[in-house]
Formats: sequence, structure tokens, C-alpha cells
Amino acid sequence: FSLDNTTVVFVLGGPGAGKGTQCTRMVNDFGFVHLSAGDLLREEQNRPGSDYGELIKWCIREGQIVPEQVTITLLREAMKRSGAHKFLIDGFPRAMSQALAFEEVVCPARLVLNFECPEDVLQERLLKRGETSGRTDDNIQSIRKRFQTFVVSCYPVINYYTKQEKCITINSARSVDEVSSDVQRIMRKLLT
Ligand code: UP5
Ligand code: MG
Repeated sequence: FSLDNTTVVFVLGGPGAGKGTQCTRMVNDFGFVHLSAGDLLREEQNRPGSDYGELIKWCIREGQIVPEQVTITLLREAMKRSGAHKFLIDGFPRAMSQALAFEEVVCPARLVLNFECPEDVLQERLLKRGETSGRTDDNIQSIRKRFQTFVVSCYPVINYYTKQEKCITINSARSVDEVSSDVQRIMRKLLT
């Protein structure tokens, strides 16, 4: 698994900001492989024989960050397995230590997209999704804990990349199409 020529874009933003939705569109438009750290953790949680199933289950329900070695290993393996070299990494890094560890073990990010959206809008989206998602964290108690973790741990990551001039913040409190057209413009300008 060679990291020569690998392009990594981190996609950040609060719970329900639209990271997954916009990544799906970017895959279609720009040919990236989309890796959601949350999806990889949910998969690992359900994998028979996993050593981390119970830990992941607890962290997700409590809106806590899973120990980073677990998540970085899952991401690295998924990158390797894909055989690709352009990745959208969705919902990671969520804490400074994760950002630094990933840069050390995998590679630095080329670009960071940050979807910004007020909490009341996020809450409404997540509660609506919770009616059908089956996600153990789409309930009001877990949503409040996810918001808290976001403010405490994830903001510093966004500030870190903003200072490095790698992070672009996009208002995602608009329609999916409006957000997506901004994303397309930015990706076209910066990555092609
Ligand atoms: N929606 C999307 N865009 C919309 C728009 N513009 N207008 C109106 N509605 C819009 O969207 C959420 C909902 O809103 C959907 O119903 C969508 O249709 C609608 P989605 O695209 O799913 O948003 P996303 O930002 O991906 O929300 P998600 O809930 O996935 O974000 P989280 O960051 O909370 O969840 P994630 O899966 O990344 O992580 C879950 C948990 O895993 C974490 O809380 C943590 O416990 C753990 N985790 C780690 O420990 N480490 C990691 O590195 C990653 C996760
Ligand atoms: Mg998501």
C-alpha cells in the first residue's frame, strides 16, 4: 500500500451537517472514494469476533469519540482495500490528537471541507432521520451529547486547518443542491 500520489480530503461538520449527503455527490462528480469513519465504526461494531464491538456501541450512543487507534486502523485498511488514491474522509478527524496521528501514520490532508450549520437545524434533521434511520444516536439524548463533543473536540481541529489555510467552510443550512454547487466550484478550483 503506497501513499505516493494519495489525495485526502477531510469532510468535517457537526452531526447532521450533510457530510454523507455531499460526499455521495462528490463521488459521482469527482471520482473520489468516500470513507465515512462513522460507517466503518458501525460496520466494525457488528462484525462477529470484533474486539471493539461493545466499546464502539457505547461510544456512538454516548456521542463519545472511539479511541483513535481503532478508527485510524479501520480507515487505513479501507484505503488499502479500495486500491484507489483519492479519498474523501468523512467525519474524521474529530479531535486534534486524531488529526496529528493520521498525518503521521497515513498522510497530510490536501484540503478540508467544513460544513457549518446551526444546531437547531441539525437537531431537526437528525430527529427526522431518527424516525427511520435505526441509528442508536439519532435520539435527543444522544444528539445533545454529539453536539457537546463536536464543540469541545472538533472545533479545535477546524481552527487548526483554518490557520493552515487548508480548510474551507461552507454554509450547509441551505438546500442540498445549493450546498453541492458551492462544493463543486471549490473542488474544481482546488483539485483539478
Ligand atoms: N440532509 C442533509 N443535507 C441536507 C440539506 N442541505 N438540507 C436538508 N436536509 C439535509 O445528513 C443528515 C440528515 O439531514 C439526513 O437525513 C439528510 O437527508 C439530511 P447526513 O448527510 O447524513 O449528515 P452527516 O453530516 O453525515 O450526519 P451524521 O449523523 O452522519 O454525522 P455525525 O458526525 O454525527 O455521525 P458519524 O457517523 O460521522 O459519527 C457517528 C459517531 O461515531 C460519533 O458520534 C462518534 O461516536 C463515532 N465516531 C468516532 O468515534 N470517531 C470518528 O472518527 C468518527 C465517528
Ligand atoms: Mg454521516
